[in-house]
Amino acid sequence: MPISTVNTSAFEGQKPGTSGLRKKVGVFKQPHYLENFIQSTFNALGDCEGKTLVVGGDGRYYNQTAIQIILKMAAANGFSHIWVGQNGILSTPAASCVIRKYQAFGGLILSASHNPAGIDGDFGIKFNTSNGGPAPESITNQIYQQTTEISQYRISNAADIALHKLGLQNLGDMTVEVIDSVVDYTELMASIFDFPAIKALLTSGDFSMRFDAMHAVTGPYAIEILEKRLGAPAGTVINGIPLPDFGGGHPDPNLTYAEQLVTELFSDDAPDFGAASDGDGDRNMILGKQFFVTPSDSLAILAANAQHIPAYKSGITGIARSMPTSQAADRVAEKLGIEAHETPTGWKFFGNLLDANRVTLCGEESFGTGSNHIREKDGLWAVLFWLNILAVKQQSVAELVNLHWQQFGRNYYTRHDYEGVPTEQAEALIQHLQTQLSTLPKKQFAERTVSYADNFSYHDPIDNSVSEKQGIRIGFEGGDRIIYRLSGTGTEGATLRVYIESYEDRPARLNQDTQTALSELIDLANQLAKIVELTGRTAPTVIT
Ligand code: VG1
Ligand code: CO
Repeated sequence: MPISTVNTSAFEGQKPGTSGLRKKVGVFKQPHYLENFIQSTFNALGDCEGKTLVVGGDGRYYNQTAIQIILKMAAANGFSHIWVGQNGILSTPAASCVIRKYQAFGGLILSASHNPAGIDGDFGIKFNTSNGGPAPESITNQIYQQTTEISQYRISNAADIALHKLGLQNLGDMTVEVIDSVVDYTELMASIFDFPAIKALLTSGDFSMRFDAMHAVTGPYAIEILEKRLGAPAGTVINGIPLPDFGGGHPDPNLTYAEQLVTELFSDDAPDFGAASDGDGDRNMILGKQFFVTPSDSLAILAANAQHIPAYKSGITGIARSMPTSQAADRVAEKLGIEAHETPTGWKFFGNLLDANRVTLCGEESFGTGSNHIREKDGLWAVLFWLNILAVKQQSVAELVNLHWQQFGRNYYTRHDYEGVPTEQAEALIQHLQTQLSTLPKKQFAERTVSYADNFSYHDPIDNSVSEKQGIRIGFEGGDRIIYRLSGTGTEGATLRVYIESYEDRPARLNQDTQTALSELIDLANQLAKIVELTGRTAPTVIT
């Protein structure tokens, strides 16, 4: 089959961010734009002859078009075999599962996660390595380097693959195997959790739940697992049909964007349990009857109850959390006498710790939780973990969380996002903070004394790599913290994220409203960064 070598020239700005390259669909559709990034990825990987790949995405607009191009380029670059999800669909956790299960060389995941989709929305691509996890910075830096030097790419002239047809097809000398998108992932979940116990809970008649797939990729996974395998009534999964524009919504499972679910769970006749996932299926939000569980608390609670889950019953080796995630999980690690790690934002930093078996559970404040079963965060896995605990303990979500706070204390936690800030303003704000850092330690603000102030740098204990400037941290005596960083996943202007945390263990103060409990620290965070003066913003766009 003839192969074309096409001349091209470099595009600016093809630098992978927190989770791959994310741009507006219109940017990706420019002639050669996608091809340049794919060829640069293959160039960075070196010799691709005879290697294997997994390819799939979250089903958003442009998914299948991009996959056809990627398959032809993989064939032209010498890959021998590709597993691709049926109709191009693989959730991010399912892709990680498949890479590991079939021992692929790596995978290309097409997703912009929770960012809006459709013709005017966002698109994204990232490369995952053979452990199933996002490529580390050493590789993403090489990919970026290649994007600045590229002058040619290779593509096969073969016909399109029938992505709906399960089984083997040929593309030149390469074989393409279209696989069921859901089966491997479902089997993995059944091997981790006590499905009979969860099924007994869901069919008991006195437990009800709702899962909001937000018209994104988890619909088919949730319907198969929750309704078909675990017996939850039809209709348990809402917005379960994936749409190329996610139904015009913003599939980010939080109190702002999962409005339909949140309204139901806070209504008078709310179900006992509610959950949602994001565009590519790796995030989760957990709700009880009129009750919201913060992702940071969720990680701590899963860790404290891991012994109730078949796959973790012999114990967990350690817990890792991203730096801005609350320190609630650290207290659990301390009690269990296991390692606790603090990494920069983004799942790629957990891979080494998981591979070395230094940690079993990982989490991020941004509604991400996962374990050593794969190398991505995993939305439905977290939902099943919660259901398994509820089935064993026969407590409500609120009871479980309250008991946890009584035992460990509560880390009040909030994140304030300021979206669409002009990049220069956002950078000036971080610079303003940076110049203050050395003057802050020992300074007193009302009752709080600063114990440290820095721009976080992470020293990976496994490969000794160092990642600098991962966010401004201001820590106070007693553990309170204010953190500032700029998003690495947005596609328009800058998003400033301010993370605020305060620890409380006085029994009478465990049930305050979060924004009220944190109000002093929130004011201080605004003052220190001069948010109003430097951005003109008087309120955040999203509060979680
Ligand atoms: C955000 C979150 C981060 C998460 C990343 C990818 O990154 O804060 O915790 O790992 O999204 O998640 P940033 O750089 O915008 O803060 V996903 O579900 O978009 O793959
Ligand atoms: Co996601």
